[in-house]
Amino acid sequence: MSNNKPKVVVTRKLPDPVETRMMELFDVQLNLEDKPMSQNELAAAVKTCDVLVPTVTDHIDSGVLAQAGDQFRLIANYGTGVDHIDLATARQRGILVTNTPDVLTEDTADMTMALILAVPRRLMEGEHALRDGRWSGWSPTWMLGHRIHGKRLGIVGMGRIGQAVAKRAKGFGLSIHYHNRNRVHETVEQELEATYWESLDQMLARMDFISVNCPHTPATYHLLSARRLKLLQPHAVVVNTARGEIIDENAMIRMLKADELAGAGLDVYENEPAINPKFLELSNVTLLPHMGSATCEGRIDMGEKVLINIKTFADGHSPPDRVLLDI
Ligand code: 8YV
Repeated sequence: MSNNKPKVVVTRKLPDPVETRMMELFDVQLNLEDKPMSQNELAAAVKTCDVLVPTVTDHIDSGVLAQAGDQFRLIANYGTGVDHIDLATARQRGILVTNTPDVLTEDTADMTMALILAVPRRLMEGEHALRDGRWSGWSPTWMLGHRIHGKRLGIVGMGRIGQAVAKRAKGFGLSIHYHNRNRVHETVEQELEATYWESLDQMLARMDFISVNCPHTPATYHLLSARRLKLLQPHAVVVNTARGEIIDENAMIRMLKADELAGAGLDVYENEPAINPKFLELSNVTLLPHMGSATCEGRIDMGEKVLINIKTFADGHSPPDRVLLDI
C-alpha cells in the first residue's frame, strides 16, 4: 500500500457520491462504463491491487484467487450475499471478505412484500390486460385473485430480512411461521407472533405463502428441492428475493405449469442474468430483474459500508463487516 492509500479496483459503476469518496480516500480504479469484467480482467486486477470491490455479477472463483498477488488482502463486496465468492479459497489464502449487511434489509423486505401481494392479487396480469386494451370495464367475476389477510406465511430463513418481512406481513393480517437453522430469540418470536417449525417439510405442507429469505450456501442449494416443492399445497404461492439457487427452478416450473403450485414471485434466478424461458410462458408468475435492493438510498448506504470496511482495514483495524471471522 503506497502512502497508506490502498489500491482498490471496483468492478462495476457505483453511485456517484460513493465513487467520489472512493477517489478521495483510495488509489482507486473505477469502472465508469459499467462493463462487467471478464475472469481474465478480474485475475489481472487481483495480481496488483490491494482490495477488490466486486458485486453479485462477478465470479470470484479459485481461478481468479489463484492469481492474487501477496499484496491482495481484502475483498470488500458491494452486497450482502457472498455466494459468488469462493470463501474457502479466500480463507486458505488469508484474504479477508467483507459484505454490506443491514442497509438493504428494509428495501429487500419491501420488495418481498410487494411480491407477496402482487402474485395472489394478480397485479401484473391486471396491468398487462389494461395496457393491451383487454379491459372492457368492471366485472363481478373478472381478474379475481385470492385474499392475503388471514393466510399463513412460512418464512424460510429468519435472519434480518426474514424478520423485516415478518413485521410487514403481520400488518397485512398474515400469521407468521418460520423455519431457520436456529430458533430466534423468544422476544423476537413473541413480537412477531411467529411460530417456529423445526421441520421445514412440515411447515411447507401447511402454508399458503412461502418466502425464501435465507442465504445461498452449500447447505441451502436446492433447499426447496423437487421433493420439498411437492409438499406444498396446490394453492400455495412461493416468493424468492434471496437467491435462485435455493429453489429447484425446473421442478417449480413443472409444478406451476401443471397447476400443482398456484404461483410464484421471483426476483432472483438460478443462472442470472439468464432466465429460464419457460418462466416467460407462465402467467401465474411475477418476474423481477434482481431489484430487491435497488433504491438510490440503499445503494449509497451499501457504498458507505464498503468505504468503512476498506478504510478500517487500511488503518490497520479489523473491518466491521467481516464474513470470514477466523482469519
Ligand atoms: C445486491 C443482493 O444488490 O446484497 C445482495 O446479496 O442480492 C443484491 O440486492 C447485490 O448482491 C450487489 O452485489
